[in-house]
Amino acid sequence: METKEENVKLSRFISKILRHKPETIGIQLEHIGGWVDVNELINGINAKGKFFIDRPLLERIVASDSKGRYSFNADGTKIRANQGHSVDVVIEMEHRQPPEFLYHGTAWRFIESIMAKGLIPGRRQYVHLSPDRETAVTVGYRHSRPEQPVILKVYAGQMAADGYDFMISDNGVWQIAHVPPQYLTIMQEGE
Ligand code: HQG
Repeated sequence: METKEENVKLSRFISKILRHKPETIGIQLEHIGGWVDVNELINGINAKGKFFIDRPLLERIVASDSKGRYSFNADGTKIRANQGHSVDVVIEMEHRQPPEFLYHGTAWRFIESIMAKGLIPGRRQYVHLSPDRETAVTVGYRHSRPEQPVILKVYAGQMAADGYDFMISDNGVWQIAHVPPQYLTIMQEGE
């Protein structure tokens, strides 16, 4: 029987392959689009011996992913992660006017550095921003646990007016190369 926990582990492994380390199963991502052949992915995962996967299971993982992390191409022969890559691939994203405010959840231990250098992408290609405070709390909690995250309000509308380029991935995550500190404020509780 397939369990939810097993599928979460498998999904994490797929994320690792499609965003960070395709070499784990001896494959490469296409430079444009970050695509991989679905059969190569399935065969590569099975050859590793840690998980068993077939096409129906892969389709269930893609369809049920809470953040829409993966997409098939139009004819279903290829798959990719929609965002979050650290490897050098070009993911086509829509350039779009952002809302007035976006949000970023993080841990207190990063704040001194963030307020000095701004938000920088770290090992990913872009800084990820959340459309609402609630989402930012979930993202930030990954780093701050068991403490509460810090939520930064990003003056996205002002940034766009100043010429900064905002993109949104196919699964609705806002991305930007850098957020200088003057466009950030720490949100107070109840704000
Ligand atoms: C921090 C998940 C020090 C930044 C989530 C963050 C998201 C700095 C960490 C997605 C800094 C990077 C991305 C600076 C930024 N000094 N620290 N100047 N600038 N940071 O995990 O945004 O499950 O790479 O605050 O839902 O937390 O992977 O980025 O704490 O959408 O699909 O450096 O990951 O999605 O951490 O999360 P991450 P993130 P998935």
